[in-house]
Amino acid sequence: MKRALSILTIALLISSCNNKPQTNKLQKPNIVFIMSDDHAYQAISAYSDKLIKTPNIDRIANEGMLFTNASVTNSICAPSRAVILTGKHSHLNGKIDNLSKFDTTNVTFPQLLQKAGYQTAMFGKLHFGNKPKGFDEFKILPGQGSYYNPKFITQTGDTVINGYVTDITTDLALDWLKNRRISEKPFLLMYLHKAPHRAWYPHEKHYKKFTKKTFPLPETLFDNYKGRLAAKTAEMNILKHMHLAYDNKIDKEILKELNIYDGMARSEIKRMTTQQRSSWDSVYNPIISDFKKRYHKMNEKELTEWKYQRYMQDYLATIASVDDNVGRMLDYLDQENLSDNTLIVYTSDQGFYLGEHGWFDKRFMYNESFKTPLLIKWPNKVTPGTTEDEMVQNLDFAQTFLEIAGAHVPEDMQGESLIPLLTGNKEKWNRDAVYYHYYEYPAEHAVKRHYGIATKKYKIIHFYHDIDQWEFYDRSKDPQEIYNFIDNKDYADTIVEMKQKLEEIRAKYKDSEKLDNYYIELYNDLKTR
Ligand code: SGN
Ligand code: CA
Repeated sequence: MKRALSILTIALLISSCNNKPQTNKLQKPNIVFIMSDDHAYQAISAYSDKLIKTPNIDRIANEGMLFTNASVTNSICAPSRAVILTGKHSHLNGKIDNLSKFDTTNVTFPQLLQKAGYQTAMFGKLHFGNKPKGFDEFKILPGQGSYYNPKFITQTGDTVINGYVTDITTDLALDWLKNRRISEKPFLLMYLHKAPHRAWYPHEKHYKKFTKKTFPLPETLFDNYKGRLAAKTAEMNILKHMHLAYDNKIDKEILKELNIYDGMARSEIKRMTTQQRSSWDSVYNPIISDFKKRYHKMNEKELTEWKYQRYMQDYLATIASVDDNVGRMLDYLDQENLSDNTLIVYTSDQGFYLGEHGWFDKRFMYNESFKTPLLIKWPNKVTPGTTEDEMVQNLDFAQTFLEIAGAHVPEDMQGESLIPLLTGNKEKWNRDAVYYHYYEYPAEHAVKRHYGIATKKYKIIHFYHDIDQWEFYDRSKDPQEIYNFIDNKDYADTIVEMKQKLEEIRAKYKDSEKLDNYYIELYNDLKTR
């Protein structure tokens, strides 16, 4: 007893010598949930440094765990966010596409954390069409939001904040942490970047460096979509569907001179201040002049490659800002001695095609958009520098966070807590397949409705609605997913098993053909309204 007391006295003495606020070890862990929009795992150097170095995001994996097999249940923005908040698949939370409004009678994990005594805040992109529930404070972008001088929706009205969106989102989150955090309470901070969403407008400090870079071409840039009808009819091909003005930033007047009628104008230019515009012009005008000189000499292959490089330069430059700002956030948490008792997640609302299959955008159950980056740091719980290849999903966050907070987990949540994986108790984890269902069709990019399951080895997908086509992939032998083996006799038995498993999983998660049809009707209704 005497010894225990003296240790306590020493501890108190040490803490009173240090004037920084100390973490209360008895307090429940804080949760910082960092999510970017459309951030492909291929563009995080903890996964691969072929395209970009992201030292700050990598810090989370170096000090924690890198998940190599994390996926989403429905690869599109607002539905992914609804899955994260409710811990339920799209067909049960009702937010199946970007069109419909989120049903706010859903119970979300932030509401439950708030009830359990957490202070809660959200900054950045939500994309729900309505305000978030369960937050003591929020400042969110309307819809997709803007890169330059963006408007924010706040509890006291709308406001335009001058500057670059990724910096501003961080400023808002840090301002809350510095000035309104209640140190006696654990907190949930949802810090949600708009970047690197289309149309990929970088911060001016990254213009010069990135526009000079040349990136390696993905092996499937010239995919011919053989045996994959839904892939063939999708409208997200870099050559055919990426806009020279809107996406590649060529002035429409110049395109007119070249007899190119490309539809959409550059979206953010009109938002820029005179100073921002002149800094932009100084770097982008020479690119435009060069394109003007070369365009008529380019064949289709050269034009595809030119567009790919332009795409990568801008997309990756927006990520450089995300990385800078994640660094600011991590530094702040370290400086304030908050890191020790904080779980930090870095993820994206889905993956993205960076030229694989000739594409940009997402939506498909093929790897690059199905998989999503996931890095988690939790000092003293997660062994630093570990890699986890179990199949986890965005569906799992709600239950994980509720368990961390010691809060009650509603029976109807459909994920699995990641705690056994995070804390090295893998024997408690027994998931052998994950379910996926994409709905938004007919719509932009023309990706047909489909559902399917993935195991570590195989993937089976059923495209339906105005098509009835099955696809089957051997993930280990064909990681690029270019060979649809659905009619290959060697896999006949495996395909029967996978179809069986798919039916079981649909039943387990309460999805059905009846619901598929219900959502088709609802969607048609919404579109004609
Ligand atoms: C916008 C983009 C699309 C993108 C969707 C959904 N077009 O509509 O390319 O697929 O968002 O993205 S744009 O012309 O407006 O840039 S999501 O991340 O919000 O789901
Ligand atoms: Ca997105």
